[in-house]
Amino acid sequence: MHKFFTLLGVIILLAVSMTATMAQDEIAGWVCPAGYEGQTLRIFSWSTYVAEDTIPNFEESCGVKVEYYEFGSNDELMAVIRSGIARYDLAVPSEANIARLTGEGLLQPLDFSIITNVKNVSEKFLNPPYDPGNVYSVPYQWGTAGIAYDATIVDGEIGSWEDLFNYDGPVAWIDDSRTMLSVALLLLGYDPNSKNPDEIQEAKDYLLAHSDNVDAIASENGQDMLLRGDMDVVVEWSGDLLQIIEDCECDDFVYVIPEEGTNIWVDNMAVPANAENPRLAMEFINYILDPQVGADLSNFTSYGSPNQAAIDAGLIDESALNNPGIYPPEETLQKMYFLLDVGAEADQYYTEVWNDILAALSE
Ligand code: N2P
Repeated sequence: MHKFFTLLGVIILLAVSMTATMAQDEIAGWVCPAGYEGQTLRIFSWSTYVAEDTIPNFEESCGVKVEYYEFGSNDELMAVIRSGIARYDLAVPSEANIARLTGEGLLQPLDFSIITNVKNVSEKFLNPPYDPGNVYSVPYQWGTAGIAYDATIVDGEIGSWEDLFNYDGPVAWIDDSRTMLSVALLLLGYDPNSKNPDEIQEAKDYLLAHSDNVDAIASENGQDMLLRGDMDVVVEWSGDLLQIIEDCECDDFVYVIPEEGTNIWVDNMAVPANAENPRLAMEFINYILDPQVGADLSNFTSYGSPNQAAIDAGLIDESALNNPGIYPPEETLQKMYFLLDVGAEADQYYTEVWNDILAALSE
């Protein structure tokens, strides 16, 4: 009896450890192909958008050096890529910007003979209207624009854009032309993707008329302003706010998806037409789409993962999957809208109008 149980125990232990090793191999499955040693990859992306080991692991696995350059807004990304001054191998624009860059010939087609991990991406995120057939882009992470406030200072609750605009105390907006103007268009009863110059102009007037409490336009660092106590309320990208809420392990900060609805977005990996090392960029894209790498990334950044294989394998933290700020429930999603490509002319108009707003607020 005793021996039988010992033997059974050994067999079970062996089986468990073999399964664990197999799972490890499957999970930690990304291995860099040889031939890149000594090369450099130049990435142009957002801040707080990789896990601590995402870049070091890639560098180590490939024997390469990664230079990670940050931009603060889609507007800035567009200006830099259009200028052609800096040459990046990989950029991470939001969806409408992919359409603009493609239209202007500023991206190059992806090489799916390298990016085989595209098979891990959820079908919901493939073949999007802004890049039919995913010729130029694959999804990186997704999220929403939301509001967070310091509950130790704010009296009562903030639950809507209306509350934000009426709040009596220092507020920061996010530096993103389309996002902020879409909120005003929404509140005015217009299409958040309006191409009508009169409506966009009205949206500008609306924002300016509700800007008395605006103390800063945050270049996607509103969360730091909130943390420092410089602002009571900020508009920011969901994950950036949820990261500080999680780190703080306190009840000081509240994240809100505004009740009127908000912008839901997908950021995408794309290779600029003038990239110096497009092949290494394709390898990096393939690496990011590995289930374990993608899961580590999303677990760290508190953004939504487009990696269905990671979700199916249980690699995304349960706490994230159950957090309505990261994976909003259907009825909340119903009120959200994507920012679509409005075409070159309207796009230019949004940029001009936003620049006018920035100038007026800095007076
Ligand atoms: C991460 C920013 C997310 C980008 N810091 C919003 N599209």
